[in-house]
Amino acid sequence: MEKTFIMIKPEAVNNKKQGEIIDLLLKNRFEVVEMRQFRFTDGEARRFYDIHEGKPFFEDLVSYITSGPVVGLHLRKEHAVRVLRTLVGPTDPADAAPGTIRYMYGTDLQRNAVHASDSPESAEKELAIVFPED
Ligand code: 3AN
Repeated sequence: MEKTFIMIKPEAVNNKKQGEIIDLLLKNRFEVVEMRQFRFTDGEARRFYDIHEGKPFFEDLVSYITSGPVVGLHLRKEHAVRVLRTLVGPTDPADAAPGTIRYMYGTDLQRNAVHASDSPESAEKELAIVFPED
């Protein structure tokens, strides 16, 4: 079984969509190992998104992701990283296929409802930031 990480972003939590999104994950047979609602500190957000440091959207991304509570879930499933990325859809909700989380709940490139780890290595790094006690 592979592990991965998903995070429901501030606008989806604000719009009370976290229940529907978690329900979809369960219906798609992801096992929830751990779940936490929290708000990123500025430092945690910068560490979480450090691969985007220096890009033109980096400061906006940090201020957006620290703007309100997020819900982080440690998930487990066979081929969890790939299967979750398929369920989530592409970064821009405008490109997302019907049935994907970003098609249903995303608004635009920044407010795209969720973050999902893009590799097992990213999942390890992101899980260590969000669940540091493990
Ligand atoms: P994904 O979340 O699909 O892996 P990444 O890792 O390329 O996408 O981007 C991380 C986050 O940065 C995205 N979820 C989005 O919120 C934001 N982002 C990426 N590209 C842009 C962009 N060109 N303009 C604004 N925000 C962006």
